[in-house]
Amino acid sequence: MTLNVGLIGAGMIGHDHARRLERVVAGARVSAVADVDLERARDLAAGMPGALTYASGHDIIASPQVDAVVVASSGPTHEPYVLAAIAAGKPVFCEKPLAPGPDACLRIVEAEVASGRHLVQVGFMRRYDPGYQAMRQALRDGLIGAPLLAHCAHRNPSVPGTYTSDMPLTDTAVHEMDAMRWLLADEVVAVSVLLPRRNGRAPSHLADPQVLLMETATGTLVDVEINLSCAYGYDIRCELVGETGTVTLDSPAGCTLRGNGTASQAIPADWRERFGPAYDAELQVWADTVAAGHDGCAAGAATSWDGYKAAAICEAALAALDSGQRTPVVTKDRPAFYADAASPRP
Ligand code: ISE
Repeated sequence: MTLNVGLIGAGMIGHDHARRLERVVAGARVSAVADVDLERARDLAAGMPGALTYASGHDIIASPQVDAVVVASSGPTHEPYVLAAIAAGKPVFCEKPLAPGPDACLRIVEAEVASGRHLVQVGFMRRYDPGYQAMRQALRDGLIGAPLLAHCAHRNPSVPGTYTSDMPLTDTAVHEMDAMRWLLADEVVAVSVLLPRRNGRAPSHLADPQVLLMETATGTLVDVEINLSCAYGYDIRCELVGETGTVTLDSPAGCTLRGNGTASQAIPADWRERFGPAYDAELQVWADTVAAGHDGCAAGAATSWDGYKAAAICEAALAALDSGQRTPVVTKDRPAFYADAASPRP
């Protein structure tokens, strides 16, 4: 049976997911597309055989042509769509962020718990990156002992002028917030944000780079260089330092070129190139999980609860950016509903 997926949002990531669902993911197809810009939805649907076009995401959720929903519209629109999908009993894959703040995410968590079904998967694709998965396995296998520190870098060559100074935290480092909780199987309890000398290449209103420090419940300290104007490429780094060794994320360069007295490796141009295989894998396991009738969140994927946690860390980080102070991350207790869900915690 083919899973009929309704896509809400025909922007950059919506296009990407449509192509993926149609051409890469086995057992799924795009059956409907909606976008605030109807023409844009029509253009995208035109390339998907048999796909309908709808003016509103709510029509997608209600459509009998749609078994499951992918939300790839702008962040502020996520909450109503995800809530409507839960109310309709349809599995929903929601791109990050789950919703713009912890209160909105909590409303989704509460609705999902009340529904009694795991219907929501959040698009934190790094959980499906082979490099991060190998690091996590090394840690779990005890190969580096207990983790003490993690050093991360999240570098983009440039960002558009519309990028504001909260976005390095809420749009960019939000990936490390989720990835490090998942990698370390630990919770972030406090954050600080430091501002080094500004990069003159950054848009003039943007505080860039930024350094985010995250402290976990067991005492691991994670530093994240968020550098959005690095010019040379899309470079994601991570090194875990344990009591007896370290494990480092390799950039998937593919090959090393030697010539003219130098050795060189290609650097991905952007996040779609760097994490393409991880996006493919996360949508494949989502489609498989839904098709197998196991509700709508694959084992190991980010749940609504993980989306809420990331939003709470973002909120604390924004307060830390504003005050210059170390800021505790305050969250509700995890409902028992999520205890055996995708991301087990210690
Ligand atoms: C973008 O939205 C992403 O999710 C990318 O992974 C990140 O590197 C980039 O900074 C964000 O703008």
